[in-house]
Amino acid sequence: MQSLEQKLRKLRDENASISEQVFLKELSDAANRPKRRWASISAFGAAALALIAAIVFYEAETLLGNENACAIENNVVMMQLAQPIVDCSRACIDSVPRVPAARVSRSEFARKYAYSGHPVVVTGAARNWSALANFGHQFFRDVYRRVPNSVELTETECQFFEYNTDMESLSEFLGMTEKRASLKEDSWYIGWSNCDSGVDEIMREYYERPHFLPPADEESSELTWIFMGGTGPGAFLHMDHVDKVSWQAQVSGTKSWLLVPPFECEDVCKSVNVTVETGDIIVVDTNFWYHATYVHHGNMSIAIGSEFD
Ligand SMILES: O=C(O)CCC(=O)C(=O)O
Repeated sequence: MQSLEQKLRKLRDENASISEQVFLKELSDAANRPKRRWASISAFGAAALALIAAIVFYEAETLLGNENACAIENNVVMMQLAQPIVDCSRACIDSVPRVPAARVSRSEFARKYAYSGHPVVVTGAARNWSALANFGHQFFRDVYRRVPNSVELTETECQFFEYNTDMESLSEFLGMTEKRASLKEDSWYIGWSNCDSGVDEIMREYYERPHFLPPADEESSELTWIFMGGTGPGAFLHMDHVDKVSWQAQVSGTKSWLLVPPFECEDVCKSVNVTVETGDIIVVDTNFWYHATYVHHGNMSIAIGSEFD
């Protein structure tokens, strides 16, 4: 059998038409292409090996110098890579059910919602909390003032989310003027987790653990989260990497949640919206659903929440 090169040479000798020559030249090039691909793959392979070697060398040096160091640093990319395979049946829902608090007992909640992966809003579950009349910028400022070192501890051990502001820390938030705090200067939206047990104790005088949750595990810390701010976008779309499923009570204002299924399920499941009114509690696995929030016109949005087992 003639090789492509031989055919090409023969056609050239026979004064074949330009288009035939071009066609055969293309075929000939195509026949050679895998060799070039292998060449570029080996160049890529060599570069990748060099990179891996550099990382291993760097990590080995770090590990030898520090017995507590991890071989691979934990970061957003590693956390995304380590996500378990998603069961999309958990993510395909038409809407988020809204169930009146009186109809959700602990056993009903455990059976239907706690571990289903499906979000739920328990309406009116926080309606009688005194937090509804007391929580606000001034309240939090006074509580942190009352407990020595609570701001420093929370700032070093816990997290502050500056979402929609130029405020960078809890102390900056607590120290802002009353005018700004009451949203008369600009609109802001922030969130933080509290790490001070003294502050937690005072805050818990104004709310209780939702009645429908499974009993608290003595071992678990159940860190408290607070999110507050004015009309407009709240948290940007993200997924959490916390340990458990979250509950969040809306103690002031009205806020909508956009829940987006994990990207593996985007072809089969759709995003859903749910609005949480003052006195409602939303339960959502924020490690599974991408979520973003939006505060409606009206009162400032203030929400408090935690995780549960
Ligand atoms: O309440 C919010 O605005 C955001 C809540 C949130 O992002 C979370 O709980 O992870």
